[in-house]
Amino acid sequence: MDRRSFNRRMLAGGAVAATGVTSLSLASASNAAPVATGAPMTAPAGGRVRHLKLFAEKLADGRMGYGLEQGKATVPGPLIELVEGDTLHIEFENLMDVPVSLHPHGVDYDIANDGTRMSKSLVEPGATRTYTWRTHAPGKRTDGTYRPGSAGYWHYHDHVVGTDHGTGGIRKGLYGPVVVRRKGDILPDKQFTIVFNDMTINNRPAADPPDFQATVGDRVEIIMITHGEYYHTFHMHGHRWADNRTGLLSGPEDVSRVIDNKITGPADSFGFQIIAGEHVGAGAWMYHCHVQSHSDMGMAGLFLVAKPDGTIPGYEPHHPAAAKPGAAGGHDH
Ligand SMILES: [Cu+2]
Repeated sequence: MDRRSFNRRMLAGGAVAATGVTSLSLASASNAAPVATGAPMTAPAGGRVRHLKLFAEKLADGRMGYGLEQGKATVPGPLIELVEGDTLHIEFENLMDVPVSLHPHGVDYDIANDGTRMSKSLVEPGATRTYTWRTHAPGKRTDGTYRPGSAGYWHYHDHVVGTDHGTGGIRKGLYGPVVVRRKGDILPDKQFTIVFNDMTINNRPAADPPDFQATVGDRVEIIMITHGEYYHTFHMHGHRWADNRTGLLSGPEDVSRVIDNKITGPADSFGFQIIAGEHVGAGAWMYHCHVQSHSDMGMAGLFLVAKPDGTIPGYEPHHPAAAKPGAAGGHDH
């Protein structure tokens, strides 16, 4: 079995890599059989009713996170992956000593599920409630106009910790990715979530930013979210993507811009798929904020693309991407 079909089997078995966290993956919840032909796996039809248990809790280091199991919260929270038409019921339990909530972007929710204090859809300490998210396929409205479907790269976050906008919760790590696909969208081999939150990546210290690893030829999906106080640009070395819903061009007539750098502000999200090392080969490829003072202060990590034998040419594991914190002088935010 070659590596690509192995990855697909892993995906079908539910072991989707997503910044080291477990996830509600698409393929693991479907009956999609592994494909051994070399053709990419694609998203099944939507319309399923799915259930998820989610916890909010404090981490030992003071951060706050969402997790699929008690004691296993992560920052970012678990990847939630749906297909247009799916409904998701999330049984959400608050293990913290302050009220918390779950507020999604992109999916459909009624006012009683918007995760705010105003709609009384927060969750008190020790309490549990179920949030319902729905998604829909594209279609026509009764007036004949086109109604887009729910598909896209979205996210969720707390809306009540610290302030009624969840400013304290987001600052401490209460956020996570959501992917809604159309039926037939190509599924990736690996998925990584990158969140620029204030001046951090995934709330990690500047001296220890998250690195992500793949092998040349892997179909890698990046989900990129921004939170906090600042505007950033997201840049990845050696790889390009289309600035549209999937990050992929649909064909030669697709007029979407192909980019390798994108400006992004608080609560923006986007995503894309790349083939690791395509045309450029293995290596320790930087990704970083391209606001110069931000990258100098540590908003930089590595996309490690290994050769099939596992080696990464020229790579010395000491984060050369990140300048030493403070080395670039003061920061005037
Ligand atoms: Cu920045």
